[in-house]
Amino acid sequence: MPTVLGVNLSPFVRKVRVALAEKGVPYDLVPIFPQATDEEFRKISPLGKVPALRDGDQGFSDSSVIGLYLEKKHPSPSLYPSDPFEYARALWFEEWADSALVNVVGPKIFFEKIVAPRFFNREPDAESVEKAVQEELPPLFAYLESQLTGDYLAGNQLSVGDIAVCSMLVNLFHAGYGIDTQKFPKLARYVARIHERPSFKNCIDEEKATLGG
Ligand SMILES: N[C@@H](CCC(=O)N[C@@H](CS)C(=O)NCC(=O)O)C(=O)O
Repeated sequence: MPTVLGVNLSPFVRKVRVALAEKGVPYDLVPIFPQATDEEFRKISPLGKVPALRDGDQGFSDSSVIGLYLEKKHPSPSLYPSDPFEYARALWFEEWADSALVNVVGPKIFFEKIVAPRFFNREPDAESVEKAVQEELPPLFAYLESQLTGDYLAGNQLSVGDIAVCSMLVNLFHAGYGIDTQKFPKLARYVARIHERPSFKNCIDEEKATLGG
């Protein structure tokens, strides 16, 4: 059984957990914090980032790399469209979520609202949170709204693009924010639907318990 190393509130750890659940692969989770000095962890995650994956006597890090590994090892159901253009689109949305979206949701909102008070014993920087929520998120949501023409961001079934985008948005919701259903109706419906999948819902319920309800 593979082991995922990383804390459950990380959007990147969640990406991997959701992919494993969608593929029906049982796994263990070891709650390693980012930059932990644990030697075994550092061997497979030299940059100290989570997640890492250990499978038998092998291991490596990076959620995108792990996703591709899992796809080779457990091809069904596929999380990468077979059509070349849709495949590129799925990878693009993964890249976009892991760079543009995380830059706003991660350090500017989730870190300030959840991590700073709980783990660093300081108040959130309310002004910077407000700016991120009011000014930086809406253009990102507008982009997603414009890209949603069907049930999924790429192809006609769940892909790594949906997993990456919707995983990042779990952190936004944990921080107490949502998606304006008047301004972004397609996006709000889409995210609610993806978050209802057992692969996401089981993670979200567990994380809510971690956060104390
Ligand atoms: N590209 C990496 C990013 C992982 C990442 O940045 N994880 C964060 C936790 S959410 C981390 O470990 N940060 C510690 C650091 O950047 O030093 C992936 O997809 O796994």
